[in-house]
Amino acid sequence: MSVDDNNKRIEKLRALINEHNYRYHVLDDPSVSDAEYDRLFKQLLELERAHPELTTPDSPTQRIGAKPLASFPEIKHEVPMLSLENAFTPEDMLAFDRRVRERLGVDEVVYLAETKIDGLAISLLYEHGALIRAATRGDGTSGEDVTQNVRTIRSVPLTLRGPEIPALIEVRGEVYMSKAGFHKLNQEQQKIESKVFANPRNAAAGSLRQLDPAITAKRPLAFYAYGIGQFSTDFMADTHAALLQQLKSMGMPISPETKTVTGVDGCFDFYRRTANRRAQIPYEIDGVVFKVNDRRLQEQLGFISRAPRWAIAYKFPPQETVTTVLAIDVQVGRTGALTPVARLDPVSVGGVTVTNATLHNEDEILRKDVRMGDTVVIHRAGDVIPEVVRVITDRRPAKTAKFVMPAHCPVCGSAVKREAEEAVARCSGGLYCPAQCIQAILHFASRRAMDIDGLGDKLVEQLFQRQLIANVADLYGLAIEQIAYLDRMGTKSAANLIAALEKSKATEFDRFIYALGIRGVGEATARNLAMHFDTLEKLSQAGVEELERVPDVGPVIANQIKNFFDEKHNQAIIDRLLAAGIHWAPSATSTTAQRLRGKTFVLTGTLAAMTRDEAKHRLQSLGAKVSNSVSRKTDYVVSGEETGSKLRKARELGVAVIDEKSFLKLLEEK
Ligand code: 9MJ
Repeated sequence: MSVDDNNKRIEKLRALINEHNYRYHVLDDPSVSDAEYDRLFKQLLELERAHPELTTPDSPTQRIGAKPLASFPEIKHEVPMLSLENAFTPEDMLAFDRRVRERLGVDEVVYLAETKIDGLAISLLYEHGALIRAATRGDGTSGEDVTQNVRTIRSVPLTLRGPEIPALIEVRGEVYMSKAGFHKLNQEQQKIESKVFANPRNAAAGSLRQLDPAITAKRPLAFYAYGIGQFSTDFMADTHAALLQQLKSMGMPISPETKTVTGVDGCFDFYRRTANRRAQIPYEIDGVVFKVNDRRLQEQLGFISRAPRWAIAYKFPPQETVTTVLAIDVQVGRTGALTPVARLDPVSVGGVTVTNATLHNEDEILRKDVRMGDTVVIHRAGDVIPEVVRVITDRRPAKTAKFVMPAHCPVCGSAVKREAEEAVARCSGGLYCPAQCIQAILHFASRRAMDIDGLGDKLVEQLFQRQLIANVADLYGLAIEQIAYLDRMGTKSAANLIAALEKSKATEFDRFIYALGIRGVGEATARNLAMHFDTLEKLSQAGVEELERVPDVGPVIANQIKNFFDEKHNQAIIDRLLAAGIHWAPSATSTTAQRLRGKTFVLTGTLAAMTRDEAKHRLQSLGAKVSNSVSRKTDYVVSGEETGSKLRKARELGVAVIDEKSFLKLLEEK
């Protein structure tokens, strides 16, 4: 083949790879599988190796390659990289909007709303479409030249695309690490006993400031553009929204979480919606940003010192705060697992007062070396239990002692045992231990088990301590007058509880199995057991071998199930429960009702008609399997609003995608 032919092939491959990159990183709509992409990439690599003279710096193979640096050269920003003014309260937002309206002499302003990505600000300079320099924000006037590291970030285009590439444009945005990428990186770091990062922002900053670009290349960094710095006269956009669209058409990734909103009410609405969806957004955000959409109006408003007058960052309340550890208690769980819990000097984190934080287990508390009296950073996200992130050792008082796991259960005094392979230490008291009894009752009553409304921990503790109940079967023998005189109860709440107990008697077989609290039998295993055995009698008499035929049941769990049913005490309780009237419809899990048996579903995005949990339950009750990730074995992907990578994967693998309407129809079919 002639040099010309080779060059043509190389250029064709580069164009193809760039196109696939664009579809993947910018449009979120890839048209080839990862394997196909890798194959093309390898082809290009081999051709360039055979013909080094045909390799160009903008080739997609040239992301990595530069040698480690001794330091990062300083660069000056032609147009200063400004920061944003912050708003922390609705009043701050109202004041911002008022200032903007008054200065412009208008009644209402249209804003472009964006998420405030928690990464680090970067400037990318493109000359005639080629990336020639990347720099950190630094102090806003000058930053560090991190070009060779930024080149390794796959979502940063090395060349701009399209017919209207300006002679010069400086794209600004955020380099960040997705939550998933961050967790994966930390797991790997832990494995090689290397530094773990406190949060995705630190991980992104640490990765970008590596002097060796080969290390940066291995880190899961990504980029979203949200603005521009200097640009030549051939670039034009009337609004900020149009500017983002133009950047996107040139190959720049833009966050899908952007929206034009009208007036301050539109801002509040966006803020609320985003705060509610925060946990589902795949990258960490610390607030939302509002920018006056009309760029002429932006110019009219201008700047104050270091920030534009036309933009504001409305921050979410912090999820982390600092407090002191008053004591470390050890809690006993349903299976006897001992969990150390830090009792904290009460603090407000994100609007909620936190008084306890979990320390997970013995290894975790020793790794973090949390001691009584320590000043600690605590983190609270969504509905999960707050946790201690780290100790501020500089503030440790004199004479503190390392935590020691007690040798005896703090509740019942039984010996504490820890199996060689397990991270948890357990109380060996079993149902002799009041803590384990109370937890077992609470588990039995919980929403996803017997769903006994109103039977919370305070009530169960009282019932237990007053010896009105000793186990779950006793619940169904309670009378109104026994409950009515308890603390915080009365005749009405007592009657409600009795009604809830009555209602719970009509249940489902798998819920009942789960409610028994057999060690190792979670919801999924309970469902599999119900499906396999269809009657309680068959299940309770099954041998280990038979049990092991059930999906997800290995020898350890099979033995635990067998031991549970062999225990006479357990059998007596089950008999009493059935005698009290607990029943389930045999058809609920029998094969006749299993219309979707053998089908695997993946749910993605939000559904309007029900929560994802409900959808999952409905599918499972029809015999379907619900999986978290899309694979070739997936039969259907149910796509709600605002979906992402799962939908992409489904398209890649040719898996059927159905929308909410079709999904509801499928559930309703007879
Ligand atoms: C972040 N961090 O997501 C800006 N930002 O605009 C967004 N930061 C910004 N905009 C002007 N979405 C200066 C900084």
